[in-house]
Amino acid sequence: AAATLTTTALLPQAGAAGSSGVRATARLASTAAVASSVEDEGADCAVSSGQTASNSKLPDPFTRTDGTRISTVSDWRCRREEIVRQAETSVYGQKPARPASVTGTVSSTNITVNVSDQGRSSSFSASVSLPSGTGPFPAVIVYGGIADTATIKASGAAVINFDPTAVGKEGTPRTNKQGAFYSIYGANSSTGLLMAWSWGVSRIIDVIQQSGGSILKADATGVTGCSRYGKGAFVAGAFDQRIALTMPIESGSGGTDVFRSIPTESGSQPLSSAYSEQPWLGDAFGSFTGNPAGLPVDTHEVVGLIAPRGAFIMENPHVDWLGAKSGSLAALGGAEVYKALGAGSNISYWSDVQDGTHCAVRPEWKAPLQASIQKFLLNTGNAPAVFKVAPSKAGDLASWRTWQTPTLTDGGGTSAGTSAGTSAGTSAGTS
Ligand code: MCU
Repeated sequence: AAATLTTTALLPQAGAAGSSGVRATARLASTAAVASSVEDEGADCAVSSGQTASNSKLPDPFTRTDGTRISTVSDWRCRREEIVRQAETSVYGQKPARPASVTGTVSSTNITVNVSDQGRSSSFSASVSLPSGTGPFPAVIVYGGIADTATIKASGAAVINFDPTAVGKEGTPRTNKQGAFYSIYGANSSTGLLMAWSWGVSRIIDVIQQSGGSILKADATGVTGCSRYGKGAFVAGAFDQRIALTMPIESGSGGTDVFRSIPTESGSQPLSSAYSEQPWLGDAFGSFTGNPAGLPVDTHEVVGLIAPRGAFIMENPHVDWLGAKSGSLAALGGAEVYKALGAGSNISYWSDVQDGTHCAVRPEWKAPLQASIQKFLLNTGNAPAVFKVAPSKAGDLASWRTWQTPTLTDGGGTSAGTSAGTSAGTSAGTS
């Protein structure tokens, strides 16, 4: 039964609606295997992106677009999918389903990716740097190569240096987007760069999954990056449930920052600026830059899309432009989803840092970064479970919400340890 549980927990089948809540509980009960083997477990859910009334406060992550509230952990799978579709439709643009053909190679120095879909094809590659020791290794995809890569490797994970601009180029008008994503889906695709980049990350993971796992492990991938690449890492982790650890750094406006809160945070990058500086966000976001209350979602729910998988959100309170107060609000609101799923310790947040240099390698983040990699990618030790908010940039969640976090009846709240026996039995029996 133990072996069956492990297999079930690591490799849930896509779209098995009835048992997914049980699987989710089983995964939480296992030490680290909270990631999925599929990109989007709720892809089969019959949900729409829904139209919601204007709301100046944070939308309730637990209330469906039809107005009903979820009551069980199993309900989260399709409620999560509603948030996915709302976020695609209003904020980031569509992420196409897995392309018809993805092929490529993994070596100890390089990953190549070839994609064909809708009669068009494109390719890109990423370099690999292995840690010392014997593989196969987990890997952290580092956007633009900018992060504390020394600590990542010292913690036992490989670094995949991903150049997102090969997949979605900066500096183009919205009507002429370029890069491996747009070669397939069209230069006037309404999907923004952040989602195009996340598609690139997903295709890298496809290739790792198909590689047989002798160099890099397919079920232990993390993602990180700083600034615009932090925005990218955030979106990648939210929209691919195979990513076990999501670590955005100083991602700012258009990244983790709550959209509704940006206009109230002095000095932060205005939504209109984040929308126009580069085509990072999807074209549809253009109608919300002056009216974030009209958005059906906000970034606390995008954080919630990552739950119950590992998250470590890092922010810099010294640069007002980064809107760290609005970022803390997203982490606090998103942590409520983690709590409801019984995984409160899987999200960490840290903005209380000394050095104000944007994208600096910071001593404060070293230990929690190492612990996050070990827990979520190597399955050893404990999650850092820290929430260190800089006092100067502390958002007040209570004043931003009208909802309370539900106690979900089939394993939420306190499930992680207590229901393991039951769910192991059920899970093994039903799969
Ligand atoms: C925080 O990310 C961005 C920011 O949104 C931009 O306004 C600024 O120009 O660049 C930042 C960045 O990516 O810095 C590397």
